[in-house]
Amino acid sequence: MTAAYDANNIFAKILRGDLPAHRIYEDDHSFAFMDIMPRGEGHCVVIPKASARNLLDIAAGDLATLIQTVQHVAKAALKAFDADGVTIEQFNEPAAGQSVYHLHFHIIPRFEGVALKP
Ligand code: DGP
Repeated sequence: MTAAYDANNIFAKILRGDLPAHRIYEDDHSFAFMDIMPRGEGHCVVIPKASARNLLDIAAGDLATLIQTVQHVAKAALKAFDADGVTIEQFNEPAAGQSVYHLHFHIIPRFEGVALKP
């Protein structure tokens, strides 16, 4: 059982426009922006507009829609940064490394021979 969704999380504030972000994509159901602590060039995050704490907390239909945005943004990032590959990461709960409690997928363009920052 995960904790309840907290609407005061940083990404919810970005969604509401209460905090600034470098926006790169938006549709009726999802939103994407650059990560403020990039682990590599072009590191961005995709989030649902639905209030979901993490992957364990989102309705199947909303997740199905969101993953299409993840694929779209991953392809766009690969092209925009002329990358060799793309890493997609997603963490659930503190024990797994989640630090912002609104579901997000990290999209990180990858380049041959270049390691991610820790
Ligand atoms: P995670 O560990 O998966 O919960 O990753 C949270 C990410 O959120 C981390 O890579 C840094 C990013 N982040 C934290 N605060 C902000 C913020 O205010 N703006 C943006 N754009 N990203 C943030």
